[in-house]
Amino acid sequence: MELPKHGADRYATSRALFKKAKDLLPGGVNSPVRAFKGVGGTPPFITKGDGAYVFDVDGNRYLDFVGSWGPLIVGHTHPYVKEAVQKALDNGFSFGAPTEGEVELASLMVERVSGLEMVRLVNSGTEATMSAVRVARGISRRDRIIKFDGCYHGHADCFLIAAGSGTLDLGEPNSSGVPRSVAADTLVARYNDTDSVRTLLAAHPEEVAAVIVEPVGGNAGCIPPENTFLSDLRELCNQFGALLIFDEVMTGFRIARGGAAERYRVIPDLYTFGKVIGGGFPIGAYGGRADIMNNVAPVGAIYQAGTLSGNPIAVAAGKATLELLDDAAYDYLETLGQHIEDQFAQEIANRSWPLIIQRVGSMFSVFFTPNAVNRVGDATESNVTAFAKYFHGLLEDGFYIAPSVFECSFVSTAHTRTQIDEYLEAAFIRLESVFSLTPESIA
Ligand code: HOZ
Repeated sequence: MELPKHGADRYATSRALFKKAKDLLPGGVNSPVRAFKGVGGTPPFITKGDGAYVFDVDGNRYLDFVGSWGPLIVGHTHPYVKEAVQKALDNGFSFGAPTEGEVELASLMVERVSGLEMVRLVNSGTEATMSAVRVARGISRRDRIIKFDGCYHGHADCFLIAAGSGTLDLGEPNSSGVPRSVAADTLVARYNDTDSVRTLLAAHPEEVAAVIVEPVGGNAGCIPPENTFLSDLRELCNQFGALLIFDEVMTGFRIARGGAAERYRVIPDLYTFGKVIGGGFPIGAYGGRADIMNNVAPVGAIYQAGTLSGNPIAVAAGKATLELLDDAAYDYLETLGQHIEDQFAQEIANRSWPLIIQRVGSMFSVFFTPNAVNRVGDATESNVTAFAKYFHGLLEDGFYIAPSVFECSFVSTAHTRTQIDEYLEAAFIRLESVFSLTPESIA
C-alpha cells in the first residue's frame, strides 16, 4: 500500500487558515470538536468531498470516517443526491410555504420507523430534541426530564448537564450559561443502569415528563445498550407516566432501516432525527404517534416554528439519501462494520493491546482502554495521549477518523472493502508503533 508523503509542511495552509480563523471564530471553528481539542494539532481545512474521500487545502486526500459526523451515509456528493439537490436548486432556495417534498420525506420516514406516525421538520438535531422535550412537557404538564450521563442531545440548556461530545474533550460536561433553574429540572441517570432511572422516577413521582436517551450512545464513543436496558426504560416510562424519547439523530436510518427502534425492538413515544435525513444539509425532525404530535401548533397548544423548516434543498437531499438506503445498502454497511470489528478484535487479542472496539452497524469506536465501555465513566478511562498519537499517525497516512476518543467513526456505502482493508492495515501499523513507545511517553 502506498502511503501519502509525510512531512512538516503537509498542513501548512490549514495551519495558516486555523491561525486566522482563531481571530474570527471562537477556537477557529463553528462547532467545538472540530478544533481538535481532544487530539491537539491543526484540523485540516477541507475543500472537497468525493465518495469516501475528503481533500484539504494542502492537497492531502483522506479516506473519510467522519462523514460530516454521520449524515453522509452514502458518501460525499453521491450523484443521485447531487442531481436531486441541483433540481431543487433550480426551483428555488426556500419558500416558507408547504412543499410536496416535505410530504414525501415525511412519508419515507413514517414508512420505515415503527410508531412514527407524524413528523415535524426542523433545522437541526438540537431543535428536534428541545422541541420533543417541549411536547413531552406540554402533554404531561410536568417539568422534569431524565437524561443519561455522557449522552448528548444538542446544545439546548436542558441538555448541557452531564453532556457528551465536545464537552468531554473540554473536560466540562456542564456548560456555563445554563440557568440553575433549568438545570434543576434535568435529572441525570447512569447509562445502561436501569436502577438509576427507577430511583429517580420513584424519588420524583409525577414530576418527570420524559426520559430522553441515545438508544446507542454515540457521543462518548460508541456505547451499545446492554441487554434489556431499552425495554426496561420502556416499562419504567409506562409505569411512571413519562414519555420515552429516542434521540435517533445519530442512529436514525443508519443502524437499520428503521433505526435503533427496529434493531432493539423497542418503540418510544417520541423520536428525534437529524443527520441522515438531510443527506449533508441542515435538517432535524421530531415525531411520534399522531395522538401526541397533534398537540403541536397549529393543531395543538405546543408552539414551535421555523422560517427555514422543511427547506426544499435539505428535504431533496434527505429524500434522495433515504431512497438509496434499501435493504442491500444496510446489509453492505453491516458487512463492512462487522469486518472492521472482527479484524480489530482479532488484532487486539493477538497482540494483547489495551484496546476495545465497540460497534453497532456502521458506527464504531476504538477505545484506548482494555475494558468494555458501558457508560461515559468507562470511556474516560481511555488513554487520550495514546489515542492522539494514533489519530495523528492515521491522519498523516491519509485516514480521517473522528478527532476525539469520545466520538464515533462512520462507514458509508461509498467505502469499498479494499479501502477498509487499507485503513485496517494502516491502523494496525500505527497501533503497533504507539504501543511500542515507552509507557511513560503514552501515559
Ligand atoms: N455534535 C457532533 C458530534 N457528536 C459534532 C458536530 C460538528 O462538530 O460538526
